[in-house]
Amino acid sequence: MNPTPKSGRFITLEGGEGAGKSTLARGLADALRAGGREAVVTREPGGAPGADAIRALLVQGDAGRWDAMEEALLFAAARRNHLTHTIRPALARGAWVICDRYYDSTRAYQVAAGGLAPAALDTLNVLIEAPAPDLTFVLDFAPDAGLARSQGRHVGEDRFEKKDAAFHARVRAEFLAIAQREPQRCVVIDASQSAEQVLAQATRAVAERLK
Ligand code: T5A
Repeated sequence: MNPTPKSGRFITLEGGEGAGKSTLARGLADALRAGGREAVVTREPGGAPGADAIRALLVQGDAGRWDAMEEALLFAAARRNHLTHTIRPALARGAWVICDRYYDSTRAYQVAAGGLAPAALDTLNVLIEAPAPDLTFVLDFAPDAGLARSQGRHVGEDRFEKKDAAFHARVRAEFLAIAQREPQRCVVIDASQSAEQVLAQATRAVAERLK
C-alpha cells in the first residue's frame, strides 16, 4: 500500500458496531491536544460534504439495498472525497488525523462478510491512492454486546446493524485476521474493558509506536 505522504500522523480505529471507536477517538484527540498536537477527528463513511452525502445512501434503508460490490464502490467514492478534502490537507499541515473506520472496514464488511473478491478492494485502494495508516487500533468486542451498546443511537442509520449474527461474526474475525497479518501497523484492544482502560492502552501504544 502507498506510504502516507505527509508530515502529520494517520491513526485509524476499527471494530464492529458499538465497540467504542468514537469514544476512543475523542479521548485520543484530547490526549494529543494536551500534548500540544493538532488533532483532527473524522469518520467514515463521511468526513467531508460529498462523503457525507454518500454516507446517507450507505447507512440508511434496507439491508439488501446494495450488494457488496455496489457498497465497495460507494465507500471508495466517499473515501476519495474524504481523503481529498479532509485527510490529506490535515496531514500536510502536520495534524494528527484520527479516523473512525477506514479501508479495513471495507475488507471486513464487504470482502470477508459480504463476499467481495479481495482483489477488487485492492484495485479500488490503488485507484483512489489510499494511504496506509501509520497506526490502526482494532477494538475487539463480542458483536451482540456491541450491537446492544449501539442500539437506538443511530435512528434511521442502522442498515449494517440489521445484518445477521453470522455476518457480524465474520466481520469480527476479519478485523482480528488483519491485525495478525499486519502486526507492525495494528494493535488489538479488548473493548470489553472500561473506556478509561481502552484509552490508556491506546495512548501508551501511540507513545511507543509513533514518535
Ligand atoms: N462500513 C463502514 C462498511 O460496511 N464498510 C466500510 O468501509 C465502512 C467505512 C457505519 C457503518 O458502515 C459500515 C460499518 C458500520 O455498520 P456508523 O454509524 O459509523 O456506521 O457505526 P459504528 O462505527 O459502528 O458507530 P457506533 O457509534 O455504533 O460505534 P462506536 O463508535 O464503535 O461506539 P461509541 O464510541 O459510539 O460507543 C457506543 C456506546 O458505548 C459506550 C459509549 O458511551 C456509547 O454509549 N461505550 C462504552 N461503554 C462501556 N465501556 C466502554 N469501553 C465503552 N466505549 C464506549
